[in-house]
Amino acid sequence: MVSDDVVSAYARDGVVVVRGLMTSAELELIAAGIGKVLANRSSAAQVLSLPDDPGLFVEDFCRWAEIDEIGKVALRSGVARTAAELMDSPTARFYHDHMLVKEPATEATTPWHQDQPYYNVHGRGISAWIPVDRVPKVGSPEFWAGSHLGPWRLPRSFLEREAKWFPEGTLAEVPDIDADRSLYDIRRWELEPGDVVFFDFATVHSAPGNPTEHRRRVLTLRYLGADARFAHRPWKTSPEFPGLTRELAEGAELDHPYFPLAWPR
Ligand SMILES: O=C(O)CCC(=O)C(=O)O
Repeated sequence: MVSDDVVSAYARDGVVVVRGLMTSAELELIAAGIGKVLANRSSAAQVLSLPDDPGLFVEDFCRWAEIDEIGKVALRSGVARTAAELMDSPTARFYHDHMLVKEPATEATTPWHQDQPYYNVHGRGISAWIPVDRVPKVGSPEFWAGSHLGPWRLPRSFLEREAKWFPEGTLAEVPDIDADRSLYDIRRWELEPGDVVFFDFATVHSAPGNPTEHRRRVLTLRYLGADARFAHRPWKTSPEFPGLTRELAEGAELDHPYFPLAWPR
């Protein structure tokens, strides 16, 4: 699905864009799936914009098993194979789906963070950020290239900035990247429907609000590499996988119905 050069760029930068990966039929499935999620949010859904925000930022997680449109794309599109190739892994196990919708004029930003410290995973994982709408650069996420090779950074809640996962002081803080952006290799792309940004679970990234007149509907699909193992956390991970700590031992392969093998099929 991707050339060796792209695989090498991904290993070096922890982020690449793959243009035109999704078919229009798959984009229609995702748009329909997002519509169903928004119409019937799960208990994990959160509004991440303040009440006086002129727009709205909503996220929801782990809907693939009940919303067929999301399950199909997660398990049967070219995304899983591309994920395996980029990770240079013989397999890609599906980890979870994450819907992120920013309505027009949303001011709420997504702060700089890594995803992996919120999770219950040791080893490698990759996210596929799939917009169904055109995303101009002003609304596009930003990635600190190479940061996946550095330390894990303290995860904080997006709005209150609380340390609800690793305790305060146990991991390095995310630096104040916006204070001097010239110190960092920051990547961002203008995206058309069909384009997908793949990034490592440990890549530091952020996203602006949505300063456009158009919706920014995104489905993120997350996959585990063959070396990924269960990390038993004493706190509620984001997302949460209820009951998993009773079923899997620390360090076990994530071989569980929550996480179907997506590649090879
Ligand atoms: O889409 C956004 O606003 C943030 C995306 C993000 O943080 C993620 O996909 O991990």
